Amino acid sequence: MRTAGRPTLDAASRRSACGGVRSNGDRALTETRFGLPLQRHIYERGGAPAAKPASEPRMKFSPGYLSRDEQSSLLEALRAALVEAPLFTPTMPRTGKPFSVRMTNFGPLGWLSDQEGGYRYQATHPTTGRPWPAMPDILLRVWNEIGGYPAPPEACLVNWYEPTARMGLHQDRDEQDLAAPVVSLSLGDTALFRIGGAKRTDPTRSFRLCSGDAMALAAESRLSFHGVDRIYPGTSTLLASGGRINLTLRRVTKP
Ligand SMILES: O=C(O)CCC(=O)C(=O)O
Ligand SMILES: [Mn+2]
Repeated sequence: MRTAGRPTLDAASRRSACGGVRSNGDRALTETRFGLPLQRHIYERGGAPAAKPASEPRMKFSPGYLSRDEQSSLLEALRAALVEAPLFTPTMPRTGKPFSVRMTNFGPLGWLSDQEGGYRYQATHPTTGRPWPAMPDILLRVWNEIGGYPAPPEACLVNWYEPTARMGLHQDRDEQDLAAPVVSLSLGDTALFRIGGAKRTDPTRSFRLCSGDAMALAAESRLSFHGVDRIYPGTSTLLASGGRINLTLRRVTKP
């Protein structure tokens, strides 16, 4: 991950890796390092450079936050945890329709959904009944560096996207503590991410999330509607058989 004084990928490699930075250009790239105020990590990528109204909720976006080695280490930790807590297919409350993503969790609490119990957090895996595996240290470090929140995360939701999977527009609001940020990391194939405002009908904009990118929904963007419109197969070599993994760190209870 980025640390103070350690430059991010140079502009050319970011462009070839993931579609380019347009809004803030090279200046943004050279400022993607820790030790700088978080506001300086806010970028847009993959969309037309356009003036945004001052009221538009903004997210904190750190492209190329994890190096390739860090992504591989995280993947290794994830593979080990999957033996203990295998991926499961959540279902929609009421209708029981399966999600197109498969999921698992790290940490004391895990998020899930099924027809019977709806959206919720619980301390155990729905199939094995065992506690979720501990959160790898690298995720706690990401939370501290990006989240800037005094209490640790309690849940890391792991979403596994096959090439055809998507996630509809939604808010993350099953947490009691809405003051804490939601911090997310992307691994594997690029995704087209969509984000709007706090109302479902607010205008949205889309940009690409690439392997190693980090993002936080915090403050005024904490309750922004967001979703994943599509995955671009073959855009990353991190996962041998393709697909995308998103890890979402959340504080659930009030500290
Ligand atoms: O995959 C992503 O980038 C977003 C995931 C998400 O919004 C969620 O799990 O609530
Ligand atoms: Mn979400």
